[in-house]
Amino acid sequence: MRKMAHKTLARVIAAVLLLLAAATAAGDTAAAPSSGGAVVVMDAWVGEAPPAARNLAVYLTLKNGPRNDTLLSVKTPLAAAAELHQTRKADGVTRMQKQSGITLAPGEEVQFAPGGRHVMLIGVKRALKAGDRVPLTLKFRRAGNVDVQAEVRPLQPDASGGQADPHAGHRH
Ligand SMILES: [Cu+2]
Repeated sequence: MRKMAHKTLARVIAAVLLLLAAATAAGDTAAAPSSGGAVVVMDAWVGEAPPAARNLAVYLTLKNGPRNDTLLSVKTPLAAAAELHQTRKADGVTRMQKQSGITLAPGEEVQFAPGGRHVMLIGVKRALKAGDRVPLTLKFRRAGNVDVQAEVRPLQPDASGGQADPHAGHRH
């Protein structure tokens, strides 16, 4: 009788240990910081500006993975600083707001586009012309650093009023 109880207890303990091991393994996988794979950065480009321009806007699309994440900052060796900006139009006046971070819901896609969000390169160190590439490092809270090359493209005046440069009048 006593022996039986021990056997049963041993089996229960074994089962519990197995469950714990499985749970730990699953937890580890989910918690492991993904080295950039969790957020995909697509279609990064920089709007071409006159050679004297020192502030340039970068546009791109972020596609988040299955977990919440936050874009914390952007860096490039080609500019003194890079800020996250949001363009807002109020009472006919276009203004830029600096943002401290951009939160991404699971699976969320966020577009940076002319007239909206952009990464502002401040103090660009040399003239950039169409076809040049700007190396960027995007830092995410969970995904870590994601490197991307943004291509310099001519800003096309759009049909909605010919505002070729959304940063006209933008001061830093
Ligand atoms: Cu801006």
